[in-house]
Amino acid sequence: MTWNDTKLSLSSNACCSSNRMKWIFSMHQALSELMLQHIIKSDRTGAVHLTESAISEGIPCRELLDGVLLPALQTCGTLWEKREISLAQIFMSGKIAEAVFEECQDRQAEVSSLPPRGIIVLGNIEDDYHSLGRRIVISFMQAAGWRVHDLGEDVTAETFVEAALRHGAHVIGVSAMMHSTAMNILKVRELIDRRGLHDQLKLAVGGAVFNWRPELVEQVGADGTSASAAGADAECMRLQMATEKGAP
Ligand code: B12
Repeated sequence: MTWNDTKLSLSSNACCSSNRMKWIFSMHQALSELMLQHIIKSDRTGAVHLTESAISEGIPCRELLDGVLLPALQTCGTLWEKREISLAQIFMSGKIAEAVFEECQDRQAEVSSLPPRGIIVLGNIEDDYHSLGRRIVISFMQAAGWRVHDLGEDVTAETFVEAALRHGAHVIGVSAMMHSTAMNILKVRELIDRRGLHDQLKLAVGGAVFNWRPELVEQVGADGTSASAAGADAECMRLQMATEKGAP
């Protein structure tokens, strides 16, 4: 099915449906299935075209990232676990997702004129190179008005803490996708505590591994988490308010 076929079938439901939220959900689901097909076929051009069409139809970039791309990638992960797709396809899925993300970034002319809600440093923990989730969180946080310092991938505990102090951040955001790398976050917790910074710096974590194993949030000593980029702003705001300085 093409995007045009999908729109036709959904628009007939839209006019009859009293529940717009349900309709939006169906639209996301349909787009996500099409996106998944492009990803599985390693069709980068198709995925980017689909993104362009959806944006020109008025679907916000943030909805595309969180409601369309994210579920497609999660399904890819499940297919990989079941050995229904190869590592090469997973690798391509990452590349295609990056292209979709870039397309959304290019079109997202939302430069906020509001004063910053707060300052945060964000990075992938030591040994973790799953950058997509982090980059999506950054784009959501910037759109919400945060000043974000992106530390990139494979970031050590020392770098997180030093960068937070240097930039005056009250929240350190750490992304991890794997169980093994999530355990490295304990080093950030230990460093914050050893330096007596726990009232000044709060630790937010996220990444798929915390969604599958919520008990890990406590095990790595995090102060908070959010299962998606859409919830990161509220959670980081809550953490910032809990520091001794509160909101800036
Ligand atoms: C794409 C992908 C890759 C790409 C990454 C490309 C890139 N540039 O990011 C590539 C191919 C490079 C890759 C490599 C590897 N991968 Co990989 N990968 C995936 C896959 C399919 C999707 C991950 C993803 O991007 N998800 C989409 C993003 C948007 O979601 P997200 O990260 O969860 O982020 C959202 C939220 O969690 C939240 N969030 C994220 N961070 C933060 C931070 C804060 C502070 C907050 C508040 C919120 C928040 O907001 C985000 C947006 O909504 C997953 C499967 C899956 N089911 O997730 C496997 C997966 C994570 N990979 C896995 C593995 C094993 C590997 C490799 C070891 C494979 C190998 N043999 O080489 C390497 C390791 C690389 C490394 N050292 O980091 C395993 C991990 C197993 C485990 N339980 O530990 C998984 C689960 C696949 C599997 N089922 O086995 N991978």
